[in-house]
Amino acid sequence: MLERSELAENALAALHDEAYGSAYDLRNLTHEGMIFTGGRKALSLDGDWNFCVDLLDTGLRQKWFEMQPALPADRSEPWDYDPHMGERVAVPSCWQMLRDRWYFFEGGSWYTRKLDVQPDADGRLFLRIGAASYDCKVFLNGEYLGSHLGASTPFFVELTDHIKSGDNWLMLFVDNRRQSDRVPMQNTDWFNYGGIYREVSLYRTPKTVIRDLVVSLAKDSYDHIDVQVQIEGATSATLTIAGLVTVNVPVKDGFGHISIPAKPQLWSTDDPHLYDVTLTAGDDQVSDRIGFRQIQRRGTEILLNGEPVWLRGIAVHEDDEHLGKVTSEADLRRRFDHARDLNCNFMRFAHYPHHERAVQMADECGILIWAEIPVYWAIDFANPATRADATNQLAELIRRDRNRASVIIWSVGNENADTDARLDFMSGLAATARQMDPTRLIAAACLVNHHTLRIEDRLTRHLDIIGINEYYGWYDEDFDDLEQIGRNSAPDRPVVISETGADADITEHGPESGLFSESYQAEIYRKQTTTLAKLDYVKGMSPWILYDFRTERRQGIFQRGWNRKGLIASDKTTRKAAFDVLAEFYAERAVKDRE
Ligand code: GCB
Repeated sequence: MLERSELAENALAALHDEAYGSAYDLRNLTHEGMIFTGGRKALSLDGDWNFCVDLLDTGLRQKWFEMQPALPADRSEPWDYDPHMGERVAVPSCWQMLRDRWYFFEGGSWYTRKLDVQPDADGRLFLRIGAASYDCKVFLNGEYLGSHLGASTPFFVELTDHIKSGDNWLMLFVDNRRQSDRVPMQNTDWFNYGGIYREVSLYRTPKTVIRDLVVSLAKDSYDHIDVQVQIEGATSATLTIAGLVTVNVPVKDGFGHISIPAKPQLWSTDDPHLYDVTLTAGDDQVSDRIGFRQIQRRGTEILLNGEPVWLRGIAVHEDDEHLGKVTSEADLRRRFDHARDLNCNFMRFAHYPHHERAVQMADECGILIWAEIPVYWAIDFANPATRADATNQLAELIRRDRNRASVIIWSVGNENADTDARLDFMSGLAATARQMDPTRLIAAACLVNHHTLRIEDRLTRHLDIIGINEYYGWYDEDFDDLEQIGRNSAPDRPVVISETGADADITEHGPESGLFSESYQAEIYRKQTTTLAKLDYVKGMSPWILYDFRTERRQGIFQRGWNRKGLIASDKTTRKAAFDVLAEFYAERAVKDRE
């Protein structure tokens, strides 16, 4: 019983104290601690880490993070775990994909590794964790530095004043437990992967640190570029947009904001032109590749660079049969190749922020993106802590991706019941998004009223685009109702069908006809596209979904742990018949839109 040890202080208290976690629930690692990393040299911490799943939170109770490295023979106490040796796993990874016995594990786990760094009086040191699902507590050399909530956004910890000479040990407690106050809460239709599943890096900076750089066309303008910077330790900076302009940016109290007269070549889906942008402040420098475009709403139109655009989209999860949520360059490349084969100009990255490389690649390929946070189904809308968590996830997403021309929509939620608490929570998120980024459109996937057969949702007043998820032909049988909804509704802003679709199981267990068959799915796509094409205010769609994805929720004989609404099976290769139906519809649509 290690609770006898000095580290755990009082044996009985350590065993019986159920508030053991409260000291480690600071939630202090937020968007405010972010630094701009574009163009910075990362010291990668990817690779093997010591690892242990910890179902009972024994590590927090016994304070495993305070253990000093020692050989087993030199230890005087029978520790229940040794963070400095033992089983190792690769980072990034999802633990479910590593061992069968961890497949359904939901709880805390410990990741430990030595850092190859020494104190540096002239510079600063930041740790960046690309994503850890869901609660990540950071310990360095036994010291608790803080925690972060949210499974899909990056966070930073400044290590400068905590690094010592000699060995430095970093320990992360990563906890993917589903809880009612989280975002999302317990019930979702995707798999609850756990672990550190995006890259972990260290960044060295000089004393001066560029924390943020935001560059875009000024709102509604084609001849002015807005630049915002946040810099610690400098009163001015130099910004260069290669081939266009070099200007000085004055910085006062850490912030600078200028508007530059300049007429850049526009970024578009046909010609996704990107400029090399560099910002220098003192000894610090960052860079980015940035496209310039306008996205606006006029009545029920969506305008890209002043021209109406119809969003030929497809939704996609971040999920892989073998890797779970781990993203690779090749996987993303294939994703965009598939979108191109479908004749898409748009993708919905559901239901949470995807890897930042995905939106960079969208910038390069000229695909428009709907980005969203996991305010999904029921959320504890009345809980201020939940709201703070959701707001922070949104702010981290916006800070990470607001230089991406491809991202045209911030979506603040998906299919949430229209209660007063939800309206307050989500209109607040919409206001935060607008305040942080007035240049993009705000959306949410809303619900139709199935009794009145109308688009009816009080949140729509706070949005630029009304997303509608409808499953006529699947959850809702009668296609006439869809036509009726079309006739009954007269939205004053664009509607995008953010989801529609049907399952098709094309494994050897799948049926020949009827529900879950390939032919049935294709027929739904035929009917949906024919019906929706008649509705003038529908300005795009992102059917559900590009690939079959893993989900605990689906246990039917044709599902067996998978949502099979993919146009492509879980191997990300085998196309179903509906793929061609949609590709054909989009090809015709593209020709029509060019006329
Ligand atoms: C929805 C949800 C999505 C589900 C999908 C389905 O409305 O937004 O997350 O996966 O339906 O397949 O039922």
